[in-house]
Amino acid sequence: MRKTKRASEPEQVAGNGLLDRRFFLTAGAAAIGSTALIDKTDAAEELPVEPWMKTPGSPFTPYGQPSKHTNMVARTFASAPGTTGTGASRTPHHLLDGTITPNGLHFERHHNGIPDINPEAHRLLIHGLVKRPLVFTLDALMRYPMESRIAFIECAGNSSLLYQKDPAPVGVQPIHGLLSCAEWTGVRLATLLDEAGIDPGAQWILAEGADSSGMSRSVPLAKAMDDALIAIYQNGEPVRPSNGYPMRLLLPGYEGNMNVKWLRRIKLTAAPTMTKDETSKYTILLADGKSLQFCFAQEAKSVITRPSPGLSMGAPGLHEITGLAWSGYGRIAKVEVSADGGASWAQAALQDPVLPMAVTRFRSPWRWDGGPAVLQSRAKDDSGYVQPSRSKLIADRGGRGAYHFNGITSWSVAESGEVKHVYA
Ligand SMILES: Nc1nc2c(c(=O)[nH]1)N[C@H]1C(S)=C(S)[C@@H](COP(=O)(O)O)O[C@H]1N2
Ligand SMILES: [Mo]
Repeated sequence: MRKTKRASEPEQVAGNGLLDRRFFLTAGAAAIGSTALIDKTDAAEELPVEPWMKTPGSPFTPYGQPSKHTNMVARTFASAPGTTGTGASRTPHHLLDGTITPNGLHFERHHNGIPDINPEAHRLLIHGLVKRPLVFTLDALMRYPMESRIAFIECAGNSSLLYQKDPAPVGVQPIHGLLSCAEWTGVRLATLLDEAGIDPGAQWILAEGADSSGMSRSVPLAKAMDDALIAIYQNGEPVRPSNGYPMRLLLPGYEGNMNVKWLRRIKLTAAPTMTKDETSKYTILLADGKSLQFCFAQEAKSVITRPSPGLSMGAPGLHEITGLAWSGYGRIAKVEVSADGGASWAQAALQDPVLPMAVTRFRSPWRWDGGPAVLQSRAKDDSGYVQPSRSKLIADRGGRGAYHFNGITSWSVAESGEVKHVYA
């Protein structure tokens, strides 16, 4: 039997309970309280005086730490066998909200651990096809004009678990945790290259790190001149050792690997240098055995961070589905959400600011009826590129690759409220 719609009842815009994205912005949101979300008891007339209201609080500390009650809001990590610092740590996006990743939770990927760099001894050399080679100390660099931009960094290997034949029985952090977003502040590489004087024959740069992995990558000169930044600050404080202290290369939108940390050398070249990190690694092996090389931008992707595996659904009724969307091609133009495994889609609300090459937070109101559901999100960027389904991505590219997986992730919700990673 179909109930008649009350005036305050939000409009369902897609299957299985997805509501109009504007619902939470309207007075209708107050109606949420009338479901089971708010603890309303008659005994709530007076609040008790708690113990912490009766003693002086704790003293100051030089550097603040998160609440001891939020221990779980932490990175998870693994090192390659026989090493201590070769591997990756992952951001717990299912436990975060907003768009900026706190520095202590920014993902890390090191090819040979974190170097202990003395900032006084560190130098940045610019040489190769330039009129005059330059060497910068950190102090010298800090006298140049700086600018800030919010940008995501995503490892090319992020989400590679989705290439597996069967869905890995895990959630957002193990699958998508090699993505973070921060406000980076530093000097435009173009400013330094202009000062060095670019030889007309230069078409590429080589960027090299000061760690013992010899990590180095070739970058088109056009990108270096367009929006590359030598980042010195990360979310307002000096870049963390794990993220490149005292300076790193930021190439907005480009695969994480190219954002060379502990930057020590930029060499201008006529052609790509063909380093180990761009020939033996960071290429995409296709089904026919050929490889795509120099895949720079991270393609548009999105993931629902809440609900997601490991989080409990709570009671049926109104829920907010929220997540992150990003694209290395530009701005997120639209995110759609499905609660019926992709049969129908509702447009999600995009939270301001929606910035190019930064993560965008999306939100979608959902009335969960307590029955089974399969939740998905699909991002479109302002270049017109649409995030593909997992099966389309694998059909187009084959399943032998390990990098640049940007297909759609599916979470199933069971009647019990358990959320699981599935292939839909
Ligand atoms: N010098 C150097 N730069 C590096 C790496 C490295 O091991 N050494 N790792 C790269 C990889 S693979 C990624 S994904 C990003 C990770 O940046 P983050 O650790 O700040 O998140 O840094 C890149 N830059
Ligand atoms: Mo990476």
